Amino acid sequence: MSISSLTRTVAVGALLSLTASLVSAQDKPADHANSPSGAYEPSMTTLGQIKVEIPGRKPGDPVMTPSEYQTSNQIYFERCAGCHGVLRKGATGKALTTDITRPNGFEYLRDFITYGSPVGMPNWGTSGDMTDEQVDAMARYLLLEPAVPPEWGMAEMRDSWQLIVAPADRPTEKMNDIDIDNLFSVTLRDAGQVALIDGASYEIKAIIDTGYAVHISRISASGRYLFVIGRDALVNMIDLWMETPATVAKIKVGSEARSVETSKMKGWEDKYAIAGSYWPPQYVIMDGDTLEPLKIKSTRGMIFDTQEFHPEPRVAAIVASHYRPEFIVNVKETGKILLVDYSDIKNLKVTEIEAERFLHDGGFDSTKRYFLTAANARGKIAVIDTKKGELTALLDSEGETPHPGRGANLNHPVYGPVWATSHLGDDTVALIGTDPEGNPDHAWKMVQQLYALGGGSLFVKSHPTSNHLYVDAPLNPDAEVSASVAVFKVDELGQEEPEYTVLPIGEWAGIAEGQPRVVQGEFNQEGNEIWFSVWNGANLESAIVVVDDKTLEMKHVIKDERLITPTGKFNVFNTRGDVY
Ligand code: DHE
Repeated sequence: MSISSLTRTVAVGALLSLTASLVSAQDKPADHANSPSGAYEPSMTTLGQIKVEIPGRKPGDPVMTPSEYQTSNQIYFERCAGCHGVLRKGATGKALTTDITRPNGFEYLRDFITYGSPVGMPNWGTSGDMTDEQVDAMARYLLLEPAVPPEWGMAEMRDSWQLIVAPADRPTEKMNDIDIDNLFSVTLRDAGQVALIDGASYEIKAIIDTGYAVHISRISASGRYLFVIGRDALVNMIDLWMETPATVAKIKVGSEARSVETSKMKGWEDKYAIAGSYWPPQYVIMDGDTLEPLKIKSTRGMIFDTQEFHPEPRVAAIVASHYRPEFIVNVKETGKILLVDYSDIKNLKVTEIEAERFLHDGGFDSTKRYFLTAANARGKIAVIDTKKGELTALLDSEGETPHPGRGANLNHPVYGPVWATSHLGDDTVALIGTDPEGNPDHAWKMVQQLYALGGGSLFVKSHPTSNHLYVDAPLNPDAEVSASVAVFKVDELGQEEPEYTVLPIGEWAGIAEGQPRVVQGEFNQEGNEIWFSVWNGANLESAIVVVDDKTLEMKHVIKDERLITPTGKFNVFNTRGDVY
């Protein structure tokens, strides 16, 4: 189906429904459920499970039973801490420390939680998300000192570390007939597992238990070891050479985490792994063969511009440099990008680059020299030259809340090499020039803005051999849009208003029940197929739809009762080589 009146109708309809939700957000309290950006705020679900004591009672403190306090604390970490911070010192939302909450008082807090505010606070009470009793308890909870979740230092890490198969006991050659380079590690989000799926036969080769609500997979430079991190900060190291790939080591690096990576510089392949956490705010460098924790670094410190102390700057995306023995670490709330030199971790050197607050995800340009990353709540893209170790540019993506995943690299017919990001808050896709030598006039500028299906996009994808740019929209409030993908032809991007094709991936999956969202395209090794997750409720059928990149037709649907809530997919070859 190429662009047609139908496509336009879908796109305009989506835009209208999104616009409606954005306009209404200005008039009435925002609702997390219908605003894509709101729906995507971090949820500290693991921290919510930790048992905390009521802080010592002071005169005038409101009365709370231990069970009310525990429930309120869980609600706070799951629903509020993403914006207001674990320690309530504020992040994208306002600070809620007692010097602010107490002068405002119980009634004010209760009404604020009930009705929300036009600037983004959801109406938890009137939306029915919290009962009157819960709102009442939350207002009292906020009048008490914040609960401080425990730290997670070397002692806790070492206690949690399990070397299940020591390097000496592992195979010395590949013991299976799996084509590892074309294997996909698929996140089974709500099952706390990954599925290893063969890229040619679509057969599930293994299902491996991992951390809770597992987030991403990364591959060691050699391609032998797969690293997976759960939201509960559990890292699994999986040996793909074993007869049936299995976990050979695991470690818990904190209480809440999202990122893991391995050393990729020539001469340092498979030597180290790194994981970053949301709580405690820190990263840890581990032995690449065993996950033994070697060096923990806190990210607490000054915000890059105000030079004010921030007690809990979360570690977001981490990538490994191909130009220097360095990990590139995004520190969200302080707006710093760290270049962590792993060549001598006893005398660790960290280059601290001032970028922008609320750094989230990002990826390399096609030469892998430049790292482009979104400061999403500020609408900016920071560009790091990983060869020189400095900030090259900071530009506006001119859309609401850029969310690139790792982005997509295209060879634009007019502007040469460009990198793309879509946006959570609107239908725009920004194309940014990445070729300072061949196309200096266009480098680090937004050279073109495309209009895709609507807001709620999370990921874009392309491949060096593909003529297509795929844009998903899983968080779009319109069910049809959230189950579709827009595809632009790269060689037509020079046209005044490039058209796109809509792929009804959700419909192709043929799922009868639920309202599955289609998320994150990932190419196979050859670059002739792209896989999309059809992400349904945990008790409902989900699927992976494989699309032929040349014809844009459905090639195969992977269904299996073990495929519970598939989301991210990571092809071994593409992930280890940063091909996207
Ligand atoms: Fe993600 C990447 C954080 C919600 C699927 N996600 C990332 C990265 C971060 C992050 C920091 C970059 C890691 C890196 O490159 O090292 N994600 C967060 C959140 O804080 C957030 C907003 C809320 C939360 O509570 O976790 C969040 N993410 C989601 C989802 O709801 C998604 C859609 C489904 C899921 O599995 O949970 C989701 N995130 C992904 C995926 C990637 C990712 C698939 C990797 C994309 C890639 O191609 O690299």
